[in-house]
Amino acid sequence: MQISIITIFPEYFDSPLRLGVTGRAIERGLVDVEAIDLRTWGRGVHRQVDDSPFGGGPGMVLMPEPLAEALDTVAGAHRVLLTPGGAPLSQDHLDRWAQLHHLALVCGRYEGVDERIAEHMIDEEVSLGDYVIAGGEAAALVVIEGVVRLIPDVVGNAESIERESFREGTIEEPHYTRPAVFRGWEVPEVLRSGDHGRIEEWRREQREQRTAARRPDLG
Ligand code: JCQ
Repeated sequence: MQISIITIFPEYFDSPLRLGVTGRAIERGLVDVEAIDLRTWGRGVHRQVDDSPFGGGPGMVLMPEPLAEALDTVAGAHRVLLTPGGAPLSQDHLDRWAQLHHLALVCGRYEGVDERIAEHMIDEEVSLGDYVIAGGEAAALVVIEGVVRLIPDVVGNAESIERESFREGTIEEPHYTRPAVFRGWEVPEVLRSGDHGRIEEWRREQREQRTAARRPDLG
């Protein structure tokens, strides 16, 4: 799989992509990730990529020409814009994108991108949630981690990916490891009972209670 990131901060991605699951997947040749510098197509000596909005108002807008020329270099890719105005990112998006040959992530910033680019050269717009951050770069990293771990052979246990939280429509039960008593705080007795019927029943109850309390929207 190929992942291309269109950004004014290509260096932003250097360390995160070297580490962990993503770093290993790149080393093993299971995915290739390239950061494309939008300023390559910027205007003038400052390689400007933004301009003031038609109609007036505060802030700046990403100009169409540099974005269009950057997107021309990723022909055939599925093109995703990271923006607070997009649809909420979900596991379903990540599942779909992990099947692609080429995913292109466009990091929005300022007040937005020129709408003609969004309309004619972007396939999907997604958001991490209802808050604004300075640029789409952090959101692109979230997408990359979420997608790369779903590429076949990147993560060992395929069953744990199939069974994970959100596919089941609930959040996870609490987990514990040794010691059985830590600073006087005990691991629930049932988990030490060895009774796998009772353990599974307890875990199911915990998932349901937690989902109702924390994520009533999932119910
Ligand atoms: C992404 N959730 C929040 C800020 C405009 C047009 O694109 C823009 C992108 C950003 C940065 O991304 C976010 C974001 N998901 O703020 C303004």
